[in-house]
Amino acid sequence: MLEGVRNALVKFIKGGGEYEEAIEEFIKDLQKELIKSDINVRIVFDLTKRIKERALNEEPPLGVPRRDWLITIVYSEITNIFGGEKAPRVKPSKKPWVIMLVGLQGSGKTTTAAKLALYYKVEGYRVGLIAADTFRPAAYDQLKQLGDKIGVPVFGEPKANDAIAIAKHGVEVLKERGLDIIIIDTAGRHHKEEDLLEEMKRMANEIRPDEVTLVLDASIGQQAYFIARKFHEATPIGSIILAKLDGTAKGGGALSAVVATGAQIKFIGTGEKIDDLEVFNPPKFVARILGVGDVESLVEKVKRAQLELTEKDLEEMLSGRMNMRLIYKQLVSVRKLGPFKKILQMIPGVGLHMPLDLDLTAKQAEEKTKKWIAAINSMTYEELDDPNIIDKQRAKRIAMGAGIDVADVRELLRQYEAMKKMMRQLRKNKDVIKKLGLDLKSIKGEAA
Ligand SMILES: Nc1nc2c(ncn2[C@@H]2O[C@H](COP(=O)(O)OP(=O)(O)OP(=O)(O)O)[C@@H](O)[C@H]2O)c(=O)[nH]1
Ligand SMILES: [Mg+2]
Repeated sequence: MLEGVRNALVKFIKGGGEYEEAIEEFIKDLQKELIKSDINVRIVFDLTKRIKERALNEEPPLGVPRRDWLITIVYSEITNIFGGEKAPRVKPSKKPWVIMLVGLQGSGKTTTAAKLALYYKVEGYRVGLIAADTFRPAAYDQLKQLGDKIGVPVFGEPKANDAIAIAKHGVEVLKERGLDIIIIDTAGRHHKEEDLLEEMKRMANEIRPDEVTLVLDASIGQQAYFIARKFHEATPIGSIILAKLDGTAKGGGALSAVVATGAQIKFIGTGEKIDDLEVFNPPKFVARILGVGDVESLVEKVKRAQLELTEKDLEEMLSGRMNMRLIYKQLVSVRKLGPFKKILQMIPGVGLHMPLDLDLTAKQAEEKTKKWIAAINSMTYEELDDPNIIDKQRAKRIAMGAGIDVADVRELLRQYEAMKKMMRQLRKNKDVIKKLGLDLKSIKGEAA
């Protein structure tokens, strides 16, 4: 379902014309596509508003074309809906932890129950399974076989037909045995769908599981929204597992399910085998559903460009070979002068010749940075390499081109001179350089 989003992105990237107009058009396309995918209108507008603002106001990192930059914006905003860059938390916050799996017929509940059991067993938990599906023929046998394979106890009463009583009894018995994690497999088929939902609701009320997990077939597409909402209304969904993501399914329906429930996807099923389960990785998944060429490597590229000065750059600066490009890199990548400020702070006595006013508020620094970036953008190659040639006339031209005052250009040039001078001073002090060399690594580690 997010294929439409991909098409809109491709159209935008390949298209020409004014950037601002193209953004407007892209945002309209994006809204259309998302609404078509049954995503809540408010969420669509929130999302597209953020994307638009960022696309119009943020500067792409050096070396990244503006249009490519939009991909990373869309990518990161959608990633946020899936919980952001970080992997979801799958560790139970207490023991025992009772997980109740729900989902439509054939979505993969029983298989997933066993996969989860194995996953947690390997993580060091003592796990038990409960077969609480009284509709599928031989449901108990299916789970029992899987449980035996991985050495996990399976509770069941194959002859009984009250699923709720089985589940309740099972939880008692397995808790009694001192297990850490108890996973309940439930029915997916029933006489009528309402009956199934009613059973889930009553079961959840009786058992009060710590987590109700919706198992979704990744190929389900836009229906996901309605399915997820129905289950969510019956019993609040705490997390989602996306099964069968190994096939051709892109899993775009997951976005609707996440939106419909507010729950996070925790795992994905990637095959029929019992160890085909992975902790959900939002960025990777979004790259998959957007599938714009190689989004992931593009995002990597942008991230690299966002990194501040490289070691080589710093060496170059310290050797006195300062030029505007180095300043530009510094300005663009570390907008608030963060790491640079840190470097300066590490050097005793340097505060006295401080070329940059470190007391600027972040906002002032941001404004100044924007102006200076604009100024550098309107410099010629010659001027970038040797800012000394910038005379009055050139400064005027640069200011006009950048839409700023000549005074701003002059200030930038003064800062440039001061920085160059300071770097020359630093070079004389071997201890400082040594210290910089050491600390450079930690600064980089922090930024990475
Ligand atoms: N390729 C693939 N197949 C899967 C995956 N998860 C489950 N399956 C297959 O999907 C089919 C249905 O899986 P089940 O676990 O029985 O589904 P269920 O939700 O328990 O089904 P009911 O109990 O009938 O509601 C089986 O053939 C599984 O092998 C997966 O991640 N990838
Ligand atoms: Mg089943």
